[in-house]
Amino acid sequence: MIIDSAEVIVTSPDRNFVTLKLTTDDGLTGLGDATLNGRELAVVAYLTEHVVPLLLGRDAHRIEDTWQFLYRSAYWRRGPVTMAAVAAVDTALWDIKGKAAGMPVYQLLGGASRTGLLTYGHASGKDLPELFDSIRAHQEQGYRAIRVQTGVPGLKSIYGIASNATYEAMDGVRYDHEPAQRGARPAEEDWDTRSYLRHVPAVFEAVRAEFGPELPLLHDAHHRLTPIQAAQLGKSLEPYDLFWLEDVTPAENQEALRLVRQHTTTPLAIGEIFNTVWDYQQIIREQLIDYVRSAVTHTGGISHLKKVLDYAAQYQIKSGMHGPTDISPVGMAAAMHLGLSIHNFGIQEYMRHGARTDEVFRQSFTWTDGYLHPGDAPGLGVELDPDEAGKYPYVQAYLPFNRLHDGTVHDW
Ligand code: KDG
Ligand code: MG
Repeated sequence: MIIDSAEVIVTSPDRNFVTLKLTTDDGLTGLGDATLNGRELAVVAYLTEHVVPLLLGRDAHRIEDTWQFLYRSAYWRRGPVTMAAVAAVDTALWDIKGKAAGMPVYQLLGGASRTGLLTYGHASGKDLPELFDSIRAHQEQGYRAIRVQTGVPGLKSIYGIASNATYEAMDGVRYDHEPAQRGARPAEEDWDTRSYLRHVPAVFEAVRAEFGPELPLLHDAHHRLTPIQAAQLGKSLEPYDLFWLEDVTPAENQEALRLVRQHTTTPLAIGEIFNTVWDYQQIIREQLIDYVRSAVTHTGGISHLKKVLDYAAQYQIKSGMHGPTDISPVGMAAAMHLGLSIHNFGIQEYMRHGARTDEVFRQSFTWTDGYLHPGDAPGLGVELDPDEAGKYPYVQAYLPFNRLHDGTVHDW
C-alpha cells in the first residue's frame, strides 16, 4: 500500500477549505483537512512544496512513522501551518487504513465508548430578544447544549454574533456565525473589556431566568482578557452554572490560567489555537483546565490529538474539540471518530455547514436529537466530489481584528 499520488484541493463553496487527498497504488484514497482560517494558502504551499514530494513512495500503513518523520525531519517544529499540514497527512492515512481494513476509523481507535456525541451549537443575538429567538431555534433543531454570545452596548460589532451580511452571503439561509469575511483586508471590530465584563453576567442571568437551570450553557471570551479580568468574569458567572467558559486569556501564557483557577470554580476550556501537546503541558499537569479545545485539523491529526487527550484523561480533563465552520466536514469526521472512541469525551462543538459545502463533501455521519455519530462506512466516511469542488475557486478571506477606543490593536 504505497502512496502513489497526493493532491492538495482548495475549494470555497461557502467558505475556503483545504483538503489533502492521498491515493495508494492499489487505488485507495484518503482525505485530510488542512484548513487554516484566513491563512489557507500558507498550508497549501507547505504541503505542495515540502510535504507532498516526501510522501510519494511511502508505505501508507506507517502512520506513526510518517508523523514522526514529518514532525522531526523538518527541524522547524510546531506552529499552526506545520501542524495543520501534518494533521492532514495523518488524517488521510487513518482514512486509508480504515478503508483497507473495511472498518470505520473509530473501530481502529479501540471501538465505540458511547452511542453518540453530545453537541453544542452557537446561539447569538445583538440583544436579548434576538438571543432568545436564536436559543429557541437551536433547541428546535435538536441542540441540547448551547453557546451564548451577545452584543455589548456601545460596541458596533463583536465576535460571535451572526451578522445579516453573512445571511445574505448564504442566500438568506440562516448560517451560524462565520467570522472570516471575504475581501482583500480584514474587517476591523471594536472592543472594550469593561463594558463586556459589566454586560455578560446580566445576559446569563436573563437566559437562566428564561430557559431554566437545566440547559447546558457555554460562553467564549475569545482570548481577550487579562488573568485578573478572566478571574472576575469566571466568578461573576458562577451563579449561572456554565458548562464551560472558553479562551479567557490569550493562549500563549499557560501560567495565566493559575491565577484564573485560584479565583473561580467556573469550568475552563482552552486550546483551539494550540497545536501540540507542549502547549498543554503545564495546564494539564497542574489541572488548570477542564476541557481540551483542540481540533484534529490544527493539532497534528488524530494520532497527536489522541495523545493529548490520553494525557488529559489522567487528570479527569475531557475533550471539547473545536468544530466551527472552518473545520471542514473531513476534519469534523475525524473529530467524531476520535470522540466516539476515547473514554474522556466531553462535548463536541458542531456548527452545521452550508448546503454547498455538503454537496462538495459527501458525508455519512448522522446528527440525531443533538447527538453526532460518524456512521459505519469504512475510513472516515467522507468523500470529496471533484466536480462540485471545482465550481468554487479560492476566495481571499480574513478573520477580523480588534481595536480599542483609542485605536490600540487588541486581541481578537
Ligand atoms: O477561525 C477562527 C474560528 O474558528 C474561531 O473564532 C471559532 O472561537 C471559535 C469557536 O469557539 O468556535
Ligand atoms: Mg472559541
